[in-house]
Amino acid sequence: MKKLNDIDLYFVTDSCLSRKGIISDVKSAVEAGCKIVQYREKNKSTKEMISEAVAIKKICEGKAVFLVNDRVDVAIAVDADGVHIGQSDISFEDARKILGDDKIIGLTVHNLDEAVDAERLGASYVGLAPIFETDTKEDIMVPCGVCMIEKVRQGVSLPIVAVGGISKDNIGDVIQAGADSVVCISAVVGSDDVFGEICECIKIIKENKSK
Ligand code: TZP
Ligand code: MG
Repeated sequence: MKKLNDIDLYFVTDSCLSRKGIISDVKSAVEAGCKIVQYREKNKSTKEMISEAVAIKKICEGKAVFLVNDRVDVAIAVDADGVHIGQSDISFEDARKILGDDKIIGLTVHNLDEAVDAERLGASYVGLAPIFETDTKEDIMVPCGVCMIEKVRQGVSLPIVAVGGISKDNIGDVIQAGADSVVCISAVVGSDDVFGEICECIKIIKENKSK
């Protein structure tokens, strides 16, 4: 199993919010120093997804871990490093059965109980969400706030990736509360300067980790 050390900013694609297209965004993310990239696409055909996933994998090769959101089939087709799944997606056990022991499987959790469960199941990391209000995802749960990061930090030793409503304004609080990494979708992808925005976010994360 690959270890997810030093993951800082976790980049997630969003073709709806992207200004220059997701391939350009992934290039910017990897150039800016992102060590992990998740391909998240809800509206395209499987064929289109596989073709985009191939392109993203090439950009990430040797530089960043490459995960696919939800779609274990797409991850296998392109031999991605793993998948990220939510509580209503394929079960962790089934994903592990299909992908084998070497692939990364990240799991979205909303509270401490789900995080403890994720650790027991053998998840590679937890994506704790949503921390704050966000419009980026539909059917989202009530924000859990930074205090939930502290709670989960005390209860599990898995890497914690904080997700939902995170921007340069609150990254510091999120890292101080115990998150190892953050996802900022709209704050980064919705910017005209994805590269610059990511560089700034990574700088803030590193500063707060060393406090
Ligand atoms: N999962 C939980 S919240 C979320 C996802 C994919 C969206 C996060 O987007 P943003 O724009 O960083 O709030
Ligand atoms: Mg999902």
